Amino acid sequence: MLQRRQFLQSAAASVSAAGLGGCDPLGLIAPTNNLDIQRAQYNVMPNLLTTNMVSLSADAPPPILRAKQGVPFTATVTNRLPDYTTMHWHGIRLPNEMDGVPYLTQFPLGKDESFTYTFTPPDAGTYWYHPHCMTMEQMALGLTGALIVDETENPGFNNDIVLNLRDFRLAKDGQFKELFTPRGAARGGTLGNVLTANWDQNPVYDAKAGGLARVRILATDITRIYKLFLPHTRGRLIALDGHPLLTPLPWPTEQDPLTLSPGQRVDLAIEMPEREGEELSLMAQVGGRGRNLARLRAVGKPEQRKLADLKPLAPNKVSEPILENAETHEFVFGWSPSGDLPNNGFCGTLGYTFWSINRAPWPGDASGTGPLATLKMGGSYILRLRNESPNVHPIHLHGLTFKPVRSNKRTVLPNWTDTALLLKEETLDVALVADNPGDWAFHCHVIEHQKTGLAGYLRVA
Ligand SMILES: [Cu+2]
Repeated sequence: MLQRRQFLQSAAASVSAAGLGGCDPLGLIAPTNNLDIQRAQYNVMPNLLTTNMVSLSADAPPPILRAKQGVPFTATVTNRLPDYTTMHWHGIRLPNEMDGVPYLTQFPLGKDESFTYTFTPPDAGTYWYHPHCMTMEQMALGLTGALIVDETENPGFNNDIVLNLRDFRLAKDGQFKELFTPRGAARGGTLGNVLTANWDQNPVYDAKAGGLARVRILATDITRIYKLFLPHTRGRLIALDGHPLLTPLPWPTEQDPLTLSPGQRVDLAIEMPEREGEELSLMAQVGGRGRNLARLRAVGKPEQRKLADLKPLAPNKVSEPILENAETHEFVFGWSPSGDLPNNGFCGTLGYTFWSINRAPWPGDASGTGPLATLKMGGSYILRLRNESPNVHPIHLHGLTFKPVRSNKRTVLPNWTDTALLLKEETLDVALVADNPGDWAFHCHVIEHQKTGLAGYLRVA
């Protein structure tokens, strides 16, 4: 276990005074990467100000952060909340000490403490950030944002639109209801009731008429598994979980929507309608009916661009696992025998334990427990993810990129990912090269599952 003093020595002492703002009309692009985690209020519902939210400014959603592939990225995060926190950069293959996992890679930040995260993203694509300490509360109250890593070569879209999908659990007066429930945590998780994109209900974004729009969809909700489709839209899926698709995926339809589980992202290339003012809708199947999440509106003199003219995105350089001599490690995800409450130190507990990996609930972030497995640096591995439970679990591994290779329930496609949805009673084999040293958190991204036992870490040494 690392000591608090070591953490404070490695954390930056500088404290940011700069707020976020800038000239972006949506208020979503940060002019600097001085990020102050703070209380916020926002009109999530029309004419009702939701207070007690958490963001990086007082009155706007967490900004879209932008980095460039192969270029150092720096963000100084300062905690302005009374609770502890850390920041995690989901999907980025970064040095372990920048991963933002409390007790495993850094000490949690107390009030007015700062930490400077710096890393050079090797992969272009759509990634995101969120706290990893007091995770349940701070994510449920709003702190989930997009981190876009731009390609070294401009892929040539007319527009680049980010849709950060998430729900809030709000009462009629616009204020938060209880964020989690024992009933939810023991099952699929506690769902929100107000569906948003970038904290707004069914917002509309302009895109060039007849142009090619890149639409990046991020499922940053703590619970909801989205079933997405876009009626009457000509488009193509171009990337999943940050990485350009190696195997094509079909365009989603109302009958056969795209499943995007908490933590996952998808990039679409869309041919915008040529007629000015025409709109396209991103929809989700919710409780048996289609709900509007966001719209794109064609504006301006029409371009004449076609999907067929689009160059494929350059693949990210991910090491290919050698399956023939890959060692297999099995992980069983299931119920937990009722046990002690996890020792999460300063990082919060829900007050109950329901879930386990290899039949042991995670004893807590601050427990000093050893890894679930130790992988040799540079080795090829198969992680056999076996779900003993009747619930689905989006399983996320930090710091490494893997790909599904086989399942007992379905045909899986070998596209690179960091978050794989494990179906009910499924056994899913995923393969990777353990090429990034450190202790990498490995957990369900339904946050109530993570915080009630479905968590652990893998060591690469
Ligand atoms: Cu889960």
